[in-house]
Formats: sequence, C-alpha cells, structure tokens
Amino acid sequence: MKKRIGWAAAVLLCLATAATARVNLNFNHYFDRDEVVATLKQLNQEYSGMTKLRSLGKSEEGRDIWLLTIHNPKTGEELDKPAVYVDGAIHGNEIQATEVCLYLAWYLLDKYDSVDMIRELVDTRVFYIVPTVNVDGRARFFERASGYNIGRTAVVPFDDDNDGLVDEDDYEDLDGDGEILQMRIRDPFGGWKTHPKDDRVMVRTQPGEIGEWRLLGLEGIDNDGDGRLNEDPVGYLDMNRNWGYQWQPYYVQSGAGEYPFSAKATRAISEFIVSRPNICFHWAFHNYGGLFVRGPGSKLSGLYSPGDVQVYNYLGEEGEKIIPGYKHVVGMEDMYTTYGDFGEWMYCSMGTFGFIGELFRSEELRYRKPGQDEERKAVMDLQSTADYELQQFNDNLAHGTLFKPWTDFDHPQLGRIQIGGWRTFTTRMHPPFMIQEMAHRNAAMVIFTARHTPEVKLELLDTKDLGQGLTRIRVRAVNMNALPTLSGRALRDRLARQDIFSIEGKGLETVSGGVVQDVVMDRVDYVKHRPHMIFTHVPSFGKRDIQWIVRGTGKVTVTFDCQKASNRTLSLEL
Ligand SMILES: [Ca+2]
Ligand SMILES: [Ca+2]
Ligand SMILES: [Ca+2]
Ligand SMILES: [Ca+2]
Ligand SMILES: [Zn+2]
Repeated sequence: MKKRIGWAAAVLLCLATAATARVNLNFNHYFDRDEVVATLKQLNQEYSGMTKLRSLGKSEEGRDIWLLTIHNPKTGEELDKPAVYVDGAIHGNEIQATEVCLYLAWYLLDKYDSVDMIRELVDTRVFYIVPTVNVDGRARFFERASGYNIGRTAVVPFDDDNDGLVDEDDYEDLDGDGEILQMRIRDPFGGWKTHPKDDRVMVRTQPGEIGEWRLLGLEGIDNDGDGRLNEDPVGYLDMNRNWGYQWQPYYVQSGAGEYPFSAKATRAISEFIVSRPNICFHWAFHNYGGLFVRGPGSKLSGLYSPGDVQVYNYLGEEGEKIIPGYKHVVGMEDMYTTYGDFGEWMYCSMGTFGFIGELFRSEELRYRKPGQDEERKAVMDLQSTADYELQQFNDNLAHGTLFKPWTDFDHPQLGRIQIGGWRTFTTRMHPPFMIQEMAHRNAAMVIFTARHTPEVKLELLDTKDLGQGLTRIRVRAVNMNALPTLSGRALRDRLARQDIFSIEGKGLETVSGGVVQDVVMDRVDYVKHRPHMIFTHVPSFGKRDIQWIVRGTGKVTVTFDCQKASNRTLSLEL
C-alpha cells in the first residue's frame, strides 16, 4: 500500500511538472491575428522581467506591428549584448513564418529555467522578434475569403494594369464558401485535360491533342469590363522589395513601391533596426523551398567578402544538418535577382549577417524511394505528377481536407464553369500536424546562429619591463564563435564602428600601441596618433592581440568596447 501511494505521488508530481509550463501554446494549428496578439501579451505578462512588448507602428489598415524583445536586464544592458533580429511573414500569405517566431519566443522563455544552454544564451544575448511584418496581409488570410497566394502585398493602392483606375478588379468569392479557389471552363482547345487516374488533377495536353479544360485563374468577375479577370487586385507592393539598398522602381523591380521604405512596416522596422547597432544577425522567415538564403540578391551588390562567405558557409552547412532537406543557397545564383530586399539591406547597409529562411518543402509531404526523383524527371509533365502525388498525400494523410473538388457553378459573365482546387491553408502551408516540428527545427537553427554571435574573452598575455621606466603590455581578445565582431562588408564600407581597445591609468603615458600581427615574430602595426586607443575587430573563430608600451606605474585598466559583442575590461597593476 505504501509503495502504491509513492507511485501515485510520483505520477502526480510528474503531471504537475508537465503542467507547469507558464504559458501553454499548441503548435497544432495556425494562429489567427487575435491569437498572435493575445499570445504575445501573455508571454509578455508572464515573463515581464525578461520581455518587452511594443508596437513599432501601425500598418496601412491600422494594425499594430508588434515587437517582442527578449532580454534579461539583470545580466547587463540591452545595447551591450549582441542581438538577433527575427521576423516573419513580410509576405502576408506566408503565414507559418509567424508560428516559427512565436515558437522561438515561447521556447526561449519556457526553457530558461530548465535548460542550461538556453539560460546562458538568453542571459548573454538579446532577441528582437517581429512575428508578423505584413500584419494586414496575414490577417486577410484568416478574416476574409482568401487563397494561398492572396495577401502577399502591403495594402497600398497600385494600378497594376496601367489603365488609370486603381485596384478596380479584385478577386471575388463567387460561390460564397469563404475561399478564393480556381476556376475552369470546358474548352477543347484550352490546353488542359483530366488526369487518367485522378479526375481532380489537371494535365497539359500534348501538341496535336484535343483537350478538355481551360484554366481561368482565381475566382472572380471582370469588374471593370475590360475583358480581363482580376487584373488589378489590392496592391501590389512587395515589402521585400521596398528596402533602401539598391532599390529599383517598379518598372525594374515589380512591387517595389513608390520609393524605399514607402510601406509603413518597412519604415517602422528599419528605424528600429538603425536604433539597435547591437544587432549582428537577422532572420526573416518566408514559406517556400526549404532554404537558408543569403545574398547577393543582385549583381549591383557586388560579391560578398570572402571571410563573410566562410562564415555563411559554416552556419549554412551546419543548418543543413539541423533541418534535413534544407539547403544553403545564394539568392542571385540559385534563385532569382531581387532589388531592395530586406536581407540585402541588412548585409550591405547595416553590416549584419543573416539568413532568409524559406520554410516549406513539398518533398516533406510524401516518402519517395531512393532514385525516384530521377524517374520523375523523365516524366513529361512534372507539375501534374507532383499534383497527383499531392492528392495521394491529401487522401492518405489529410483525408481529403486539402482539396475542394471541382464543382459546377454558373458564372454571371462566363456561364457554366467549375470552381475547385487546393484550399487556402494548403500548397505552401504545412498541414497542421507538421507545424510543431517545423517550428522547433527552425527555432533551433535561429538558436544555433545566436550562439555563434560574437563573444569576446579579454585576457592579459604578458607584461614585460623594458627598462627606463617603460613596460610592454600585451592583451588578447579571443572569440571562439563563427561571427566576427565586424563583417568584412561592414569593415570595407565603414557600416559600423570598429571595436576600440583602450588603455588608461592615473599618470600613465602611452608611448605606443598597435595590433600585434605576429606574436612570435614580434611584428606590430603601430598606430601614429592617440596610441591609447586601437581601432580593430576580433575575427571569426580567432583572436586579436594588442600591444602597448607605457610609462608609469599603478593601476591600469584595459577596455574592449564593441557594438556587436559585450564590452570587457581588465585591470592590472604595474
Ligand atoms: Ca487599374
Ligand atoms: Ca492593384
Ligand atoms: Ca469560393
Ligand atoms: Ca477586368
Ligand atoms: Zn516570401
């Protein structure tokens, strides 16, 4: 009996422990706008000592753009700690980026007490998290009839078809099912036929073959009578083409906006980032490809510094192991050219390292035998093959919920058509049962890069009496993390202040000083002026040795003053 009580008590204790998460979140569904805001407020309230929640400003439709700062003030000043900036859903329809941000925030706070590595990280770093950049676009996804490609733009009027009318032909939910899906109409010369094994799937006709269907695009009518459907919907301003480095106007870069930072969110966020020189890494999450993307985004940016590329390669290659199937790629080379995107502004104007995270991989959905990819490439119409496979996933894992079967509908202008297709929360969205693992792995990748923000240890190498009242002092700054205290780009273009090593003491005269190039060969780059202050930086996985020759005695203080790593001081007695 005694034994049994012990066992029951143990179970109760276990349950109690499991239930002590201070904020319980379920990553088995998508968080709508209200739930995102409520979650941020809850985290902020529960962890008030370590979080700050503030609105960076309002969107075009008046929604707050929330920023959650995670910082422990008991372990130092915010601006004296290296910071990682993380955001999501600058493209409003790429909604799961927000879940990654929320999961990251929750994980850092929830594990603070129980996981040593997380506590140490949170005590020594700052996290700036903007879960949703395009708050209007993402809200539309939940609040109004939408489709998986709708909501990418900022809600800024733009005349897409150049007819002098603005946003005059948007989509309509014709059948009133709350979603904007595909339309098709019978047409033997329409270029499409039905898949022989699955009548939900469309296959392109071969040359000489009579078809069955013509695809009409998304649901809607020709609102302005110009003979075209949905040709001028809301927007289009792509906030990831609206940043101030190598920005190009809309006739070069579609979606650029009228001028750099013309969207409310890009303006508000850029002002915040400029006010935080401690940011040394950025993450911006999107939703397609399974990628860690770095720049250059266009030829105009020039090549990235070789040393910086090594840092990117180290982090990217480790990341490929943290998230199976993800690839580390270069935007311009492996994807397409972009102008005025966020990552490029961060690297080329702010001098920070970072990745654009592309979350969803269609390959995750279905198991393929080794070599099957090669077989697939031999298939003439790869898109139909992929669509067919996706239907099997839809049937066997989602039980038909991802696709709306084609259904007859009488279109007011076109007559008898059919409406159907992949539903709103599909195609580039993880099915709900996969959200948590996706969010955890990507948060873990953010944490991995945060652990590699620079951390400098300052140590005294030696002091040597040179006679005639002169002493040589050598200090060493060691950084065993991947990120240097200054990127090669920032150094080249003077984007951020260099680190300052300085020496002072009462009555101390600094005769000379400089960076030691070779401590064995005694080679030093002496500075000409003001030798008590040495401007330099601490490299990736490396050290910087500084030497001074001073005259005087007493207490001497050496200071390492850095924007992108915590400052250090060292005292000695001469
Ligand atoms: Ca127009
Ligand atoms: Ca428009
Ligand atoms: Ca509909
Ligand atoms: Ca029209
Ligand atoms: Zn995107």
